[in-house]
Amino acid sequence: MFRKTGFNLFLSVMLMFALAVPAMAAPGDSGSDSYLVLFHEDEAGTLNDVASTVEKTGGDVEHQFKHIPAVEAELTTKEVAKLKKDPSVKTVEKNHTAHALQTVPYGIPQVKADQVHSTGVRGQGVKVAVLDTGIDYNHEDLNVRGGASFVGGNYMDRNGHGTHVAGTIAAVDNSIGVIGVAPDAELYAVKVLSDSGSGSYSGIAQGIEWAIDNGMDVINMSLGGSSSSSVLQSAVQRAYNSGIVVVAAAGNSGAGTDTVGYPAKYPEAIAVAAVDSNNQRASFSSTGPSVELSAPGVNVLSTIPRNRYSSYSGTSMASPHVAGVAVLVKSANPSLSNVQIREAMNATAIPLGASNQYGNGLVDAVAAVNYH
Ligand SMILES: [Ca+2]
Ligand SMILES: [Ca+2]
Repeated sequence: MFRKTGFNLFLSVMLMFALAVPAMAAPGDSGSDSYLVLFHEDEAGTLNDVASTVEKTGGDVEHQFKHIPAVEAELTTKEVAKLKKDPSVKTVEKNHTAHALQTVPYGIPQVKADQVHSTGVRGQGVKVAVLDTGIDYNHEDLNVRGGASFVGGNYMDRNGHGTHVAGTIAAVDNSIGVIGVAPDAELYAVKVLSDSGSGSYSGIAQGIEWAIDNGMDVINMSLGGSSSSSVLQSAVQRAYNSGIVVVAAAGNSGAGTDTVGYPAKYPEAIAVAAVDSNNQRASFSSTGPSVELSAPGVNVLSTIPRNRYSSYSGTSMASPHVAGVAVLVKSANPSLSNVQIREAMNATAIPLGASNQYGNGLVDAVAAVNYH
């Protein structure tokens, strides 16, 4: 018994000593920190009394609030202790730092991606290639795993288009910027459009071959031309037959009998039309029998180069919403084929109107993930 008590006592003394060491060093420490001092309303007197109370302890008042009995002050630990003993003082707290919050672009809840994220499905383990103007791989809100350029140089984006598209697919879920449809997707930059935003069909076909060779699960092509090409079509077919989900912007040519561009028009590519935040077709969105799905494409907020953010409009912004949902479906069900992923999105889309304008309707991430 005695030995046990003695041991406990010894331990307590040791702990007190250990805790006391930093406190003993404190008087020699003249460093001060920024604090917020709040006084009791009824004991505060005039606001000037509040400031002078703090100054009398030796603290430096940096700011006096107008409507609350509080000051911001530079205080040493000694001055903090003194103020805490003052009966007129309610609280003394560190002047903490706040950060800008992450904005959730309207398209994320519109396609119900946020509801899928809350189940833990965030695109992990799925590779997505953005065939575009490259991606700013130094962007604070993007995690680019790799890529290639078929227009010379590296795959850095000096245009903005590709970085914007990439952010809609996979902007990181953190405390800054925006969030993508599939924030944990493995993002690859395949530069097939130059810094001015254009590129040859040969370059696009080479980018598709790169995606096949590098085991991509999903390709997004927010690009198009009005001419067909047997080489471009062969490349899209080969990607599809290799198990890749191919998603493409329908085009920004507006209404007509068939204004959908290539490669979206090919049967193997999913042509995506643009709607606004009210699910109304964007007036610029191409129409025709090959329109397959709709997604947000008006004033879409996303990443642009040099750690900036901006809102763009176009079917280029709609396509990456569908690519992102395809990533979520694959991530939740890794054994599904590209044909099954496409079927899941088409069978569960929310009908919005005429199929030549909206295709099967608005892509629904929750329903598509749960379809198979
Ligand atoms: Ca973010
Ligand atoms: Ca098509």
